[in-house]
Amino acid sequence: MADSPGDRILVTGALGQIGSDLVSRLREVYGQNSVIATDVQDQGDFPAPFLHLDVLDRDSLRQIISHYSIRTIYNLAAILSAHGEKDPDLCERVNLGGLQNVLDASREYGCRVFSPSSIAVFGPDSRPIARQASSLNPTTIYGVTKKKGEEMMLRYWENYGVNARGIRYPGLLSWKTVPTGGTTDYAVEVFNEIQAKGEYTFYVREDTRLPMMMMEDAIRATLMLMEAPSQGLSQWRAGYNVRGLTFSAIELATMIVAKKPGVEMRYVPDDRQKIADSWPEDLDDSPAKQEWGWRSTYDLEKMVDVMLAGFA
Ligand code: NAD
Ligand code: AKB
Repeated sequence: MADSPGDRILVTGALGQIGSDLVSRLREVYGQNSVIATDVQDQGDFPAPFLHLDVLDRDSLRQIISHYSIRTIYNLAAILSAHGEKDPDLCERVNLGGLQNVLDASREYGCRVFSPSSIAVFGPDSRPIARQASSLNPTTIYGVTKKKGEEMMLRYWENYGVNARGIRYPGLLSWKTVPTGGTTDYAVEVFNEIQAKGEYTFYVREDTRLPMMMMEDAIRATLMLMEAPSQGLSQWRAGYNVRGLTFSAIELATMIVAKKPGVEMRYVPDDRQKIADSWPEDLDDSPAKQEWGWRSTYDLEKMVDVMLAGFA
């Protein structure tokens, strides 16, 4: 079993919101050619090394791991919450079938695995604050795949020694890639659209409050967890709560308008409201703090300043 994250790294779903930032950070830390980015979409202008890979294609996955001597896999290939409600079959196949392929191949080739979970594992009974040990009663198909994914990772660790780890990311905020297919996307879309049009219509009510995190913090948390010694991790290793910040849509809008007077905000909830209402408003992340030293670094004002500068 490889225990150093410095060996060759494979990233699946690398063209997505997290992959675009995580791959460049991993390449800064471990070297450009040590990180093989892959996705089911075309490479476009994504920097090499890049390979086409569908996580449902077990043979190609195994060939790449073997050919490139991969020792660590960051499995980011997934279908997010809003897209998942529209295509539940695809969501289950990619999020669970893809993860199983990654875990099976990792068992065979001795790879370490990071595969993200989400605040979507929680259901309405976890509101307002989801604790690490709160019951997991998700009401979306995406949340169900994330809950089952955590269970699968724990089973592969306990039964086969696959060194698999995960974080229940909050909604992630980044300015390099605008997210699509999720429920928390509004907290990034707003910055993109006010820049282009001077106005934004939130697809959630103004009192909608969800846990969020800046991408910089999310990537730092990811690398901290992957570098933590295995013996220090508890039964939460497949899905740690990590807290970044929490704000309502109107608190976000008010902070943006304070920095950019004249911008217009409206609220016209659509079917993503129901998903947002099923998730917690905030998180308790005591185990991540105690077991591997997690601390977030952003508040609402700092986040808004960085996002406005990023989209300028
Ligand atoms: P994303 O939708 O931006 O990117 C996912 C990528 O996976 C896309 O590039 C897509 O082309 C690729 N993909 C889809 N099907 C594939 C397949 N069959 N084979 C290979 N690639 C495939 O998602 P993201 O925001 O980057 O999320 C990455 C992971 O983090 C997911 O597991 C997601 O559930 C989790 N997560 C994200 C957030 C967030 O706010 N971004 C929050 C919580 C958890
Ligand atoms: C989504 O909204 O689906 C994601 C998530 C919180 O998992 N951003």
